[in-house]
Amino acid sequence: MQFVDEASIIVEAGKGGNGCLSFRREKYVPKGGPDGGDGGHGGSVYLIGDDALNTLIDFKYQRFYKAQNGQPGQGRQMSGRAGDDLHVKVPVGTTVIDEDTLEVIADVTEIGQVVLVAQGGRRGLGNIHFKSSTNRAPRRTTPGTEGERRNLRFEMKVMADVGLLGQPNAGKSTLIRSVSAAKPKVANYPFTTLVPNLGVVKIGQHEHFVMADIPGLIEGASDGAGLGLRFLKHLTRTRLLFHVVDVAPFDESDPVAAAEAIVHELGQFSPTLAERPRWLVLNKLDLLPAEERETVADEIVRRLDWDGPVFRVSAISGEGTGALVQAAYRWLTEQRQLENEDEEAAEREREMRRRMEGEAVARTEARLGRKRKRDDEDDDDFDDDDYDVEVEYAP
Ligand SMILES: Nc1nc2c(ncn2[C@@H]2O[C@H](COP(=O)(O)OP(=O)(O)OP(=O)(O)O)[C@@H](O)[C@H]2O)c(=O)[nH]1
Ligand SMILES: [Mg+2]
Repeated sequence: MQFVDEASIIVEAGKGGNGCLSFRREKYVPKGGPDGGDGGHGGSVYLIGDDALNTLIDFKYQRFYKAQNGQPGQGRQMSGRAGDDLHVKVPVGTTVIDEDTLEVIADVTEIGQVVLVAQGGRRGLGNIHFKSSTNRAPRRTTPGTEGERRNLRFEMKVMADVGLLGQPNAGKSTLIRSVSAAKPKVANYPFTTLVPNLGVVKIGQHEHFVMADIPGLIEGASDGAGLGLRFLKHLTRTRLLFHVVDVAPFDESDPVAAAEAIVHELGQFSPTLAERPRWLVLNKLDLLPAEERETVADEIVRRLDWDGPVFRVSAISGEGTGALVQAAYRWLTEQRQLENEDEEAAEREREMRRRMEGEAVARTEARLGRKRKRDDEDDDDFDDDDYDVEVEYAP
């Protein structure tokens, strides 16, 4: 299956039906008067959130969505039929953007959520409406109005509570494998993960949260290096980030420099996302001799000048990962409780999400703008934004 998280489509509502010009003609009824009926309203286009979908692939094949026109009115006072509305299913997690104004029209985050994206045209009136004491045979009708037409862009982001951030090969996929049923590919080379993976982390019998594993980031990602920043948008819906750091990189590079580069790229993508709660997860401690673990970990924390939460784990053996996910679950629960009880906290959270959304849209626009320019220049129709790979979504 192809993973597609961006798509552009055109939606067009139906035109309103014209009003009818007609006069009653019957035997023995001279000058029967106007009897032209109204047209029907044009159908509107709505989006509806659907949890059975987790990719925007369908929108790569069908890009034009039109609702039905209203029928014109007829004689004998008959109104035209209204055009049927069109309901287009989109995955839960889709942000809907007006491609011309770059305005975020809606964020579809719930199953069954309905968003009007193109208003149907208004019906025209038949001449029956224009009869008056001075004009008993009106020839006036009104036409139906055009349906709204819009260029839309969809950006789908996975719905997760915790997002994994880190360099390629840091052990993000290994971590998600160790704490959930998700089984993304793990290998000892960078860029093993090419698309986001979701894992459900079960804490108790009924307690769980969702974790997202995204492709690794490298220095210069904001200028397009590696897979660039395009997958960072998937972290804008999470509440908590785990910054996974390999404490013993096999090429003996400096873990601190690597971690700082990631934070820099994060800020380039979205300053607001960089302000979100982030926990440092020092991984691969098993590669260090037992007596060195403490000092190496402390040294990294000190050099990073990090004063937030720190966890030391070995994703491969599972050591320390239980404590990590339990702490995350507790934190998420407290956070939700706080937002339920405190309207100000809830509003702060919504405001941050709006800001991240705006920053992510601006970033995507800059990237697509560059790509459009490149396409114009070299006329190469290979679309490097599509990945023909397997996506794994654990139930
Ligand atoms: N010794 C040891 N190796 C680990 C640990 N975690 C991950 N690895 C190894 O590190 C390599 C990279 O792990 P991945 O989980 O694929 O890393 P990733 O961060 O998902 O990498 P990308 O998908 O390329 O961004 C693999 O060979 C893993 O087996 C760990 O805790 N200890
Ligand atoms: Mg990976």
